[in-house]
Amino acid sequence: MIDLYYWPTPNGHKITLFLEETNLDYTTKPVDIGKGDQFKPEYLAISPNNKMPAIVDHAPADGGAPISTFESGAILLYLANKTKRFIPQDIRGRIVVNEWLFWQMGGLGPMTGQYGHFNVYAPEPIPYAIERYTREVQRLLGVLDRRLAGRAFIAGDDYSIADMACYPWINPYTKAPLDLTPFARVRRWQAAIAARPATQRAYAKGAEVNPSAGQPMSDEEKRILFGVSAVA
Ligand SMILES: N[C@@H](CCC(=O)N[C@@H](CS)C(=O)NCC(=O)O)C(=O)O
Repeated sequence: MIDLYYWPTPNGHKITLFLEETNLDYTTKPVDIGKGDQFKPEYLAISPNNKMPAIVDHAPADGGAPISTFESGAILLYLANKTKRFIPQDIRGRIVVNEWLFWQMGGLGPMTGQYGHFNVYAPEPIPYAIERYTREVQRLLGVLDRRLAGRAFIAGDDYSIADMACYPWINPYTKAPLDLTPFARVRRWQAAIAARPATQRAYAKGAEVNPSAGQPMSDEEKRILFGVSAVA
């Protein structure tokens, strides 16, 4: 049994995308980041960066004590290694998945997050920041689009954890949509993943856990999410 500490945001969706593809038994433990659940001491004990997602695997492969993991990329790798699914077992295939997984973790995710912050949440418009992150996200979408030339999925013929990491970050802000018209391969790939029954179950789970996802944030939610600079 796996406990999934989760809130339906792009980083949270990555893990339900994986879990819904497999028959791993899991329980969702909501971490309402707008209410500050991520700062509770019991949560910080498994996720010291005060972010979700995190997991606790109560039946690890070595038969030992439960294993906890934070950081969505580390969680995807853990689950892929545990199940030997959605990651190639040969070193050449594996390195490709690792490259694109880390590309998402270090590039597409953080840059799109900043794009969203300055377009949707910042208290006043800062044109330099808006332009910088818009340009950077468009550049990254161009990189992904070129990668998908002649490939069904990022690593080749097979759907992998690299796709699961990237998919939730393609244009996640309804209030600040990007124009995907120039990225036909990204649109084709996105539609193929959206059509998977597991993807639909993953997003339905998100709507169940937080029926008000996508609604404007209250001032208190913004204070909790954007106002905490350090926790002693
Ligand atoms: N690099 C982390 C980022 C996780 C992350 O940013 N999570 C956000 C929601 S998408 C969060 O928990 N925010 C709470 C906070 O910043 O206090 C990962 O990929 O797991």
